[in-house]
Amino acid sequence: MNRLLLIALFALLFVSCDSKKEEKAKKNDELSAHDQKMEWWREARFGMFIHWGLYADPAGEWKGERINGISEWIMARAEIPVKEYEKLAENFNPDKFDAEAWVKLAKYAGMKYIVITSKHHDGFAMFHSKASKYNIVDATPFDRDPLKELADVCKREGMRLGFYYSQAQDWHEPGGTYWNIEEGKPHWDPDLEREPLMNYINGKAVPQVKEILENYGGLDILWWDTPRGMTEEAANALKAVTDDYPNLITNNRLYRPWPGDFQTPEQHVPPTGLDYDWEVCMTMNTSWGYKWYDENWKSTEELIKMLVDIASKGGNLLLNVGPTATGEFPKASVERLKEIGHWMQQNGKSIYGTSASPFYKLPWGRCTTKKEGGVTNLYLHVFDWPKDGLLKVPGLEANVRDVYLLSNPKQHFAWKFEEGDLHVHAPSVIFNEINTVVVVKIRGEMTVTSNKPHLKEGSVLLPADFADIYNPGYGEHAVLKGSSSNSIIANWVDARTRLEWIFDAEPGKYRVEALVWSAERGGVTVRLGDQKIETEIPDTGEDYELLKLGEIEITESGEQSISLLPATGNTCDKQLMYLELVKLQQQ
Ligand code: H79
Repeated sequence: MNRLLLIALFALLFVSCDSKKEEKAKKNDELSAHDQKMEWWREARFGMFIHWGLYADPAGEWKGERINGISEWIMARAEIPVKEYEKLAENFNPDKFDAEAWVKLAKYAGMKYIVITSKHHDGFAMFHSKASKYNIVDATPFDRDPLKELADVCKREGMRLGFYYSQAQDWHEPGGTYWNIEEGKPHWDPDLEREPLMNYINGKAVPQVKEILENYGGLDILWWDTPRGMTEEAANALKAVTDDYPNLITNNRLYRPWPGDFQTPEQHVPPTGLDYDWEVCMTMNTSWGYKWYDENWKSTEELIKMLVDIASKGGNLLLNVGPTATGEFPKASVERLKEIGHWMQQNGKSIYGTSASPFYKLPWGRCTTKKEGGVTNLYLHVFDWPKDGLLKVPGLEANVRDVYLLSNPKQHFAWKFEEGDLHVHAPSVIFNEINTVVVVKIRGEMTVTSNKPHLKEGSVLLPADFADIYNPGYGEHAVLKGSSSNSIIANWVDARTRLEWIFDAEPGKYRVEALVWSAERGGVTVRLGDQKIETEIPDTGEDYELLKLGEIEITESGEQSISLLPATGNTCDKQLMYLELVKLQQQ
């Protein structure tokens, strides 16, 4: 072979090796840069969402009529023409707005960051914008930039801050998208002469995103929403702006296939952790924006348990407040935030900077963990003290040094290991009605054997509190009710809600039974792999009944999953049944 050619070949080999190495090193750098960027966010676990805009004024009512649904959607839901909706700005004067009060309350509640709507789908900017006069400083009598005030207070108070920006939907602009644009529906306002999307993206969205990133002291988060109708070109134009801010955290809603920095389950808690960073966004009542007659408030207890549940799965909670047109938080929100704060002041340690639970399921509550040096803290969140007085931590092997009450470390608990479980003696007094946090201090490594349901004496028992409940974002949600010894799944009314159990079993034929109480007849579908049973649930009368649903066959040993779903076509406006247990009986 020609020597020159050989040298050239070698050189090529070296160059490609080198560039591969470089690539790898760069990837590692990027990884750690990403982890560094996410560090505060992962530590934070709890943030406040604020939906505030012109829609706070109609607050769910238009021309004397109550408009169904989330209040910030009123312009679309009531099909309000642009010129008419614009008039809301003329009277928008939230003179009770007090950034300091908001931030201090968020802080007291234990929230570590705030994300506020800088522009929602209605297109109205809640900040001073040069790119569009349709903003709070230029279009309203309120001569202040509330987001600037908020940013200043956040800086002072050490509160992280993010802005929500509706990049695709903008119902005010001829080029903005609207919710059913993909179905080829015209905008409801015939006077809005349509223009190409890029006119709006380049003329308003890009300049405004530049403004918010430039003028508010360095945002920590940019929260995109509703990517429907976005194009890759439009998304790239916006991404080019955010690329200049390497520490900016963005969500996965800029453009559909793009992952962003975190996933965003909306109005539902995923039954298990997700595969990369995630944040549940959730309303305290039903609406994001203020809606004066929305009284469907979640209780403080539900909210605290939700936060704990999410932390135990490794996610964040972004809990929403919809301030009024005068600039105040609704009373019901303030009450709840104060009560959550009361709990967080004593128990925040079991939330911040924790990792997901190492246990499969804990019938009495949840668990979060934190490693500190050579010590691991297990935070046992006890929702219900077991009636027999023993809190069983299943399948734990560890060098336990101490078990004590988080809110009062002088309060120690008696404990012992029994048949591979850690048994903690319940106190005679309940320390916290909602959630008592017990710390298990462990030296060195620990191992956990899963308490996943399995075949035992010919049957597999799948209790309600071991079900993964897959609820849809919108609609009624199935919930787990009752205490640990007799939990039931209630409010199973949405045909999109799936109940699923994971378990281990051996091959064979099994009879599927369910312990239920039902007053309404309805269809239910049972699925295991590609096997499907469709059956009717009869009226069970006064009491719970063990109903036979059908038969299935398990062909391979190991992990299985079985799911129950209201049958297709079952409108299920009343709840299908109360469900206490599913049982697989080997035939
Ligand atoms: O900002 C909040 C919501 O306004 C926004 N995301 C959260 C954070 C959001 N936009 N769309 N959705 C949530 C999904 C909801 C769609 C619905 Fe509708 C709006 C269901 C009923 C009203 C659109 C209009 C679909 C049906 C009618």
